[in-house]
Amino acid sequence: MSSADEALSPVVSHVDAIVVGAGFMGVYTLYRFLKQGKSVRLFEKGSGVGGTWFWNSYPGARCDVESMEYSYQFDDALQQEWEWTERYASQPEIRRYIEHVVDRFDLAGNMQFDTAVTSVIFDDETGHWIIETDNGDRVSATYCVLATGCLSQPIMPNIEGLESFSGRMEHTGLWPDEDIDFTGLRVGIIGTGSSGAQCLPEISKTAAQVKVFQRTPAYCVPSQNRPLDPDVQAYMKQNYKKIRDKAWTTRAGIRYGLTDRMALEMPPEERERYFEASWQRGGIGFTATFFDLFDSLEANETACVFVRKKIHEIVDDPVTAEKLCPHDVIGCRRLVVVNDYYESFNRPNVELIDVSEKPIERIAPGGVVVGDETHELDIIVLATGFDAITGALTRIDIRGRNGVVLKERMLSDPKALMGMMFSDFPNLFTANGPGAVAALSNMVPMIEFSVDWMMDCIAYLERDGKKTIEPKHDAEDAWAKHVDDMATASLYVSCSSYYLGDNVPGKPRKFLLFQGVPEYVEMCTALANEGYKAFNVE
Ligand code: FAD
Ligand code: N01
Repeated sequence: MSSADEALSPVVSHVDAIVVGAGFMGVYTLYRFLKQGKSVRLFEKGSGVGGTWFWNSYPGARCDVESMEYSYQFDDALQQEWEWTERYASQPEIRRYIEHVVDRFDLAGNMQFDTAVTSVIFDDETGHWIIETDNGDRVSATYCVLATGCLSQPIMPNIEGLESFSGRMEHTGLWPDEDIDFTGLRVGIIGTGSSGAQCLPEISKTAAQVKVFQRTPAYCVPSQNRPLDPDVQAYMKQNYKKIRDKAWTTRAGIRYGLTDRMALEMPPEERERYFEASWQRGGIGFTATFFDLFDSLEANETACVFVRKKIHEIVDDPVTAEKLCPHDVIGCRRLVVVNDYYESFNRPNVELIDVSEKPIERIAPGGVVVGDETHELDIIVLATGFDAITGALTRIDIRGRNGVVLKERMLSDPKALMGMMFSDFPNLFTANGPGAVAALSNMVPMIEFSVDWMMDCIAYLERDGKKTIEPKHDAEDAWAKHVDDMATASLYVSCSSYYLGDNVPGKPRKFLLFQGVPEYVEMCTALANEGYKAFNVE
């Protein structure tokens, strides 16, 4: 057997590391392990790399953090050579970028696609993980990295009769790898979060009719997406280190975030000018216009009022405009960043169906039933979101020391030290688990930070001739308490959101995200620098 055949063999007896998932995290983890000369296999249930950017190929999908920042920074040559074409890259371009990284660093030989990991079981005798897949692989590994994503488990809406629909139905997070031609079709979009809002402007360009079923309006700000000016790109590349360094100092890890201006300390006209400037600049930095927007309900309301005014200015029909106006706290759910969302409601073929008071009753063979009316449709787009943060972890049978079941813990008291490691689960790593900054940040840099932390941790372990490392229970509890305390003192708990698990029946209501990139980085770094005292090391 050639070494290439051996690498592709579906059954491996023992490797240093198994990586599950081939998104931004899995790809970088694989790169780091290989660089350290480790034997490693990566399993991915999809049939290609990209993770989020493989699965979410719906029309209009693109990032909401500028591409020059929503990209790897571990290799300067890679940063310098890759040319982004738009300020916010589209899904196909991001997928091509990740494929380029895989080719450039020769990673494909260690990846196995169309393979879902079904169980990850710790063997108390050998101190190794036994990983099984739906393809019949059974592999033993010293380390296991769950790069399974925090927004990777799509959820179907809890609506009766879903399977009875006679037309076509697609979830944005499981979009088929094909161009769907909407020309002349009657389309229903259920859900008005980021996915639904990105779909609408694209689909409504060709569809005969689009009905948008809205239960809760979202705050949308324009991205002001445009082709990336080559001079801007060149400038950013020349100053990449400075720009990246600045981003590490901001709350969300995005360079537009530093301000000490207070909304409530400013005369209304001046405040308005700042909001207008942020709106015109576009993007997620809108909620960073003033420092106090996340600290005070009164300050937050000034931003809400501004967006509601914009909605009324943009949308011609005042009744539709009013229905599109959110009345909760801005930023409490992820801000939606998209061009032409509100403008789409001025198209004659787009209609808003408000299902906030009268919910969707059921799906019938012909369409969506609300009250007495059946909205006849050819295709239904489910933009209904994800079982976030813990969803992918609970779909795998993961058992640690003495058979402790991770799923039970995630469904009762979800926690992980740094959002990365679980007590009783030695040498098992993830990123963006409960207690990480995850969706409150620019996630690619955070993924790199977490993977670098893991690699340092493994190097420490091996340098000392030790075999296993896992967080102590009290350290994990203290981390979870800190996350909880921050949440309780924040505005995030004031609305319902997937951050709190509200969108998944039976999920415990708990805000699982750490707030603030700089403090997160500092605390994780301290845990290592103080000699891993918060961990049991054997
Ligand atoms: P993912 O990209 O989710 O990859 C996880 C992979 O693990 C998937 O390919 C999945 O198939 C695989 N997997 C899961 N379970 C198993 C299993 N049991 N066996 C085998 N394989 C498995 N974040 C931002 O910061 N900025 C953005 O602009 C942004 N845009 C987004 C747009 C969309 C549409 C979505 C859904 C999310 C967006 N996010 C954004 C969040 C995004 O998920 C992260 O930025 C990032 O891509 C996550 O990378 P990851 O590798 O951790 O996980
Ligand atoms: O999912 P969501 P998403 N009847 O959970 C509605 C990232 N992302 O896929 O709010 C009617 O936000 C639900 O209504 P409600 C980003 O982090 C980024 O859009 O529960 N409606 C809601 O409107 C984002 O935050 C981008 O009342 C029903 C919607 O479905 C995260 O992924 C693009 C319903 C779900 O919204 C998730 O975004 C895409 C029902 N029965 C995703 N059930 C970028 O722009 C659910 N809904 C970068």
